[in-house]
Amino acid sequence: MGDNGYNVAVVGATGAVGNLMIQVLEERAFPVKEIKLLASARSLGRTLVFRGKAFPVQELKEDSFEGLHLALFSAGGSVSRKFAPLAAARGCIVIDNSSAFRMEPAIPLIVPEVNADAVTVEPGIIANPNCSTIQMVVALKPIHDAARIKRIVVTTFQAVSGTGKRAIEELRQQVTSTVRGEAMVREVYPHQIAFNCFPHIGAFLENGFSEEEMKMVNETRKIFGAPEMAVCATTVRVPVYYGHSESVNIETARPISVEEVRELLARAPGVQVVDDPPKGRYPIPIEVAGKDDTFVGRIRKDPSVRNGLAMWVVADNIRKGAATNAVQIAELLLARGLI
Ligand code: 25A
Ligand code: L14
Repeated sequence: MGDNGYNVAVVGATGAVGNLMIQVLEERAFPVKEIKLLASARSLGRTLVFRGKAFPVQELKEDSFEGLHLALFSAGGSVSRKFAPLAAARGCIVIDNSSAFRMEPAIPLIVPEVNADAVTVEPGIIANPNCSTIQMVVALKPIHDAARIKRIVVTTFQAVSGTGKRAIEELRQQVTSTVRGEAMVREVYPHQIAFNCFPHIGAFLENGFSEEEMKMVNETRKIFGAPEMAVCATTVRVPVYYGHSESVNIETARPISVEEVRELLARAPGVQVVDDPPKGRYPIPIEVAGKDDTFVGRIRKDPSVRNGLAMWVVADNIRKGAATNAVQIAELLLARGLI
């Protein structure tokens, strides 16, 4: 590295996730020597603040990666497909938050608490998993290690911030227009999202599942290195700004008690157990937003199958689900001497 850190770029810096990546790099005191903030030409003229200093947003171009050590990408799959290989070819390691490379066998798909040992900089690109996948595998990892998970059935309740800035603005606009009796704008989502919910995230595939649902199936298997694990997902958009919630049912090969699960999770890195339902204590997105951990509650036996468990998992989708996990991957590279 340079004398006092690394030259780091954020691609998609003006987006919901990109902006938070800048903030998380600062919060976690990642050793940044120089920061470069990249977005489309639409954002030229804007500045963003890092460590109290304003930096101009620059237009992403083919030669943007000269002299950089590391780039965090969150500008959508098409931007990643075009620019991440260019960065990697110039020796700039890419941590990519899009879905572009996640299922490529040679590209590591990393959640540091779960599969840190799968990390490699050989291909030059490391993929950050889907937000719904990340929080689920963080919560399930200790249980999988102790009792081997055979099957997962999950239903998600996903915040609009996962779709980006324009979706956050759309929910806000629809809520205010309802209150004021004004016309409602609908541009980002297939239905009104204010005061509504719909089981439609990404496009629908031939098998009847949505893209988001199949991401949860395929990415979970890759991260656990368990191609035979049975996973069935239903992903639902709800009118929440920040924080995805998940109802998760699992079946394990070996029996494990609710008490054991609670103890394992209480000791697990990146997990907090909030589980006292009679007192109204279980994780909720409003309380989890702005935090980096994954929160688990409502842990109970699922009596409908042998060795069944049910639980409720909540995390901030743009922190642990995106920006924080990406910066943790960068920290992992540092800790292993890989950059
Ligand atoms: O699903 P995926 O592919 O895995 O990706 C998930 C994440 O990527 C973003 C989105 O985040 C989401 O959280 N994303 C997904 N699909 C995208 C798409 N087709 C996409 N982004 C762009 N196009 P987000 O919307 O919060 O942030 C996007 C960031 O990416 C920058 N960006 C977009 N295209 C770029 C690019 N950077 C470089 N080259 C490109 N070709 C984007 O910067 C933002 O930082 P920006 O300058 O384009 O946006 C600044 C402002 O413009 C608004 N805006 C966004 N899209 C449009 C738009 N305005 C008009 N038309 C648009 N199509 C934003 O609200 C922002 O304020
Ligand atoms: O694959 O719209 O990382 O909430 C995560 C957020 C896909 C879109 C991904 C959303 C994206 C999703």
